[in-house]
Amino acid sequence: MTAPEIDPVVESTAADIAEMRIRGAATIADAAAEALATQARRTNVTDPEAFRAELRVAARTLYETRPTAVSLPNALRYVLRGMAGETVSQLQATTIEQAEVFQRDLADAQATLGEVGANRLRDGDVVMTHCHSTDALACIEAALEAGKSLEAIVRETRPRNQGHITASQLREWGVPVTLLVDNAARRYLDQVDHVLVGADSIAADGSVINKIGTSGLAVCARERGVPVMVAAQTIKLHPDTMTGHTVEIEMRAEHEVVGDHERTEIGTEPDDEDLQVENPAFDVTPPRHVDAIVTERGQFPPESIVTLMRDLFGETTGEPWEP
Ligand code: RUB
Repeated sequence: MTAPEIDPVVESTAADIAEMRIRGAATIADAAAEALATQARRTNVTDPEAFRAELRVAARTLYETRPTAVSLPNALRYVLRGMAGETVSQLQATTIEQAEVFQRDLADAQATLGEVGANRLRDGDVVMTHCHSTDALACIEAALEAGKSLEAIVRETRPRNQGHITASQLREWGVPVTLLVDNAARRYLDQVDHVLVGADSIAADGSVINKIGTSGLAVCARERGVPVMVAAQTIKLHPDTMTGHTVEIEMRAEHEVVGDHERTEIGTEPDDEDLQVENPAFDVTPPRHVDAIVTERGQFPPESIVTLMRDLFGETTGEPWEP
């Protein structure tokens, strides 16, 4: 058999995810499912085994882009497990159909989750956000649609400033926004009714893995008595953590934090190995600092999320893209 041919759309989607032109756990999952559907639609192979091999390699290419958001492997697994049939055209049809179902369910889950999360928000509340989470924003959107008026304090979220995307969306919806320097959050928490964040992964013990800075914010919020709400579709539940695996925290490039020019200002050369820069993209918030995880299946105290994980995933997690 010749080497599987990967569609350019899969390659470009993988590059966009790795370089964060496509980012945010739900958006990444949606793009990955779409890329697998494109691979299936545009295949040139006539042999069913070759089709399966192509899809597996395409899934692996997408999988290897970023390690922390479990929505990515969960999406790939879901689509590949729907690939069924004896002929290439049957395999194409089932894969494309499965990807479409996945994308539809993803959108529906976010809308349902938004309505659940909105129930926690009261008219006049002030919400503090971190990063840019479409699941968290769905809660705010649903609350606004229910006629509640809200204000937001939006953390910038250095080094990539995804808070600016949140601020822009909230202004579009007419929500008054205060854009806040990350380090100032504790000072403003006494004006806040809820901390509302998303998640890239949720572990079986209820730990929440989200954009770096979330855990510090949650600790401060607990100290100030401000409830911390995590908005996360069930696609963010990390099945491997049920069998003791930990979630890999992505370490990103130094140049996102310190460029060559800044290195020179600090007084070191770009190749000075004795000035190390650490740029973890995510951190882990322990369940004791989280009040509620809001999903499309309802709201859960973090410690009970494992029951939902067992319902959804059982105990097994093989990888369909492994040869
Ligand atoms: C994004 C991030 C978001 C979660 C949830 O990180 O941490 O809070 O992915 O987003 P990055 P959503 O910008 O590094 O991808 O709710 O949209 O899935």
